[in-house]
Amino acid sequence: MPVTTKARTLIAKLDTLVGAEVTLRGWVHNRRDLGGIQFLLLRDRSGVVQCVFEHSQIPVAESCVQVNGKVVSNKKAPGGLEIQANDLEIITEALKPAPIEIPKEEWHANPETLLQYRHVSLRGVNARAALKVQAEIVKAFRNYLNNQDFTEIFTPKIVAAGAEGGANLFEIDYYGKRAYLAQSPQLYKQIMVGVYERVYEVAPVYRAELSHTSRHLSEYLSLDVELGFIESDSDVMDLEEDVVKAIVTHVGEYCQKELKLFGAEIPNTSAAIPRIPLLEARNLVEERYGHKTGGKDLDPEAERLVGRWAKEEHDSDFVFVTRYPQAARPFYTYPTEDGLTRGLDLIFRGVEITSGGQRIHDYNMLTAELEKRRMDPEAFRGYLEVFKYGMPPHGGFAIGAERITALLLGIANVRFARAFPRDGSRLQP
Ligand code: AMO
Repeated sequence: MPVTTKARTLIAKLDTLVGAEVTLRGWVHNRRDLGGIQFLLLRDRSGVVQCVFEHSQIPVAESCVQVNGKVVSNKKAPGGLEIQANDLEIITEALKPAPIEIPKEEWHANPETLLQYRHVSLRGVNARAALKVQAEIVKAFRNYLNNQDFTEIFTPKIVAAGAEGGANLFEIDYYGKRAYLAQSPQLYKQIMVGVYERVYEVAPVYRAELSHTSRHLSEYLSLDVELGFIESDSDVMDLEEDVVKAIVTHVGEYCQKELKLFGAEIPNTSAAIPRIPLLEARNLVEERYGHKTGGKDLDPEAERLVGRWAKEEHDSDFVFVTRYPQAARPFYTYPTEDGLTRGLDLIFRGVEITSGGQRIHDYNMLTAELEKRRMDPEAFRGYLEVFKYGMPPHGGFAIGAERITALLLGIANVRFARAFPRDGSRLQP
């Protein structure tokens, strides 16, 4: 049957249209037949509404349909109103029932099942809300930086060398030569500081993570920032503090429905974000909470406890950990004489969401650092060259988009903060 082309009304606008005849288009979210009366929950991009029919055939869930009817108030209906439907037209009929029942299973299904059928489970209210919030986070990130005179850049994801070190590089065959998927835009964003002074990038990066954790993906969205003519790592933290507060404020303003759905509390942005050197943080975690951390970094439990300290003592959901030892940071990190660096992390609700800091901008210092670490300067030729041509003192940071989204909403696993997560055992859908 041809679909009539009446002007379409969005579900979110219905509360101003009680009494009016409207045309809605969307998906069959759910259907129920109470002998003679049929209930259709119709979903469009703006919401869900109940439509009531008499003696109609409602197609299987996830079919696309058009409903014509009258908007009436009904206190018992979800949202306080419903559609007394006159007719229903099928736009695209679903060929078979969905592998999971979206309105129900989304809340209860096994997470593995939700990921296996992600192409369908993404249509669920929770999944859509999470990714909507992420889109707003990215929008706020861009808005803030655009207003501060930053330029958005787009750097290659096929690269000759890994910037971050470690074993988690994906190797690819590049016309018979060895190449890698970028772990980070790090080296390119630094080069671009020589062009624009202030740059940012929003793009996926790749990590062949060997361990299967709730905070690691093989492909994640990196929100990268780099700026020139800084004095020290404090300037980097000042900027990042403003960026995360702008993100939180924006989400608080534009995602109220989504925050409510997740029962998520928006972090307090009035408190200054505390800054604590790593060595102090380790002592504090041991003395205050009895947790001893080995190694050169903070382990996840120590991160959690530093986050707890920040909340208890400073009423802050965020805390910067500063002055990491050289051995814990990549070669480009600005070293200090005491064997430490101007490298830092930002912890949000007890989980690292950012690494950053000041970088080395002196050519000789940089080549010496590569040699010290027995890295091959040839692999970094294109990067090193630029330091011969006047690079200002600079620094920056990167926020993992899935991590900040998940932590903001209280989602336990970053996989659910990415539309199509990639991990060691997942390449489909
Ligand atoms: P780093 O390697 O610490 O630093 O990464 C920065 C942030 O990216 C996120 N992240 C991840 N998210 C999901 N899955 C992963 N496998 C994963 N790995 C990292 C985290 C982390 O804090 N070039 C530096 C940044 C800089 O100094 O500007 C870098 O990439 O939120």
